[in-house]
Amino acid sequence: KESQAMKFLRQHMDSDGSSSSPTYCNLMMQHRNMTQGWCKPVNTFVHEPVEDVQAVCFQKKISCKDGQSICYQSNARMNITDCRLTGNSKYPNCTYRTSQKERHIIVACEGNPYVPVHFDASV
Ligand code: PAX
Repeated sequence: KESQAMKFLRQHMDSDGSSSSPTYCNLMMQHRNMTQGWCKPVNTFVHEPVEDVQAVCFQKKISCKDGQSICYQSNARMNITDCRLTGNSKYPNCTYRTSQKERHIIVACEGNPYVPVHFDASV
């Protein structure tokens, strides 16, 4: 079974990629199995080394969006791509807007080793 840590890697890591093309999200959301059963509405891919993203679990402690749990904000801005479902997209034809950004990422971490399991936001 896929662990929470593995699910984070599948859904959020694309170290060697970049969203140079406007179809990046349409392709990646499908390749990474986020358009099966439904169209996942918002998803961020991070284009940085896995070690740098895992290190965020030991960076700036902040509260998560839920106001309950602890999240971590990256010290550095990171190269990311936000994928957002377009308004007129209808399952199973999931179509996304691709936007490339440089932002601080915010993640929640769990387990031993303590690694990212949830992508909370970017700022
Ligand atoms: P998730 O299901 O929210 O979290 P995601 O990050 O890929 O998946 P399992 O066992 O899988 O159910 N976890 C937490 N979840 C939420 N909040 C906190 N603090 C937390 N701590 C641990 C994956 C697992 O992490 C656990 C949670 O129980 C899950 O366990 O986000 C909706 C999705 O959109 C993404 C991030 C979310 O997917 P939202 O807005 O409801 O928080 N997303 C969102 C994104 O990729 N980029 C963005 O900019 C935003 C806003």
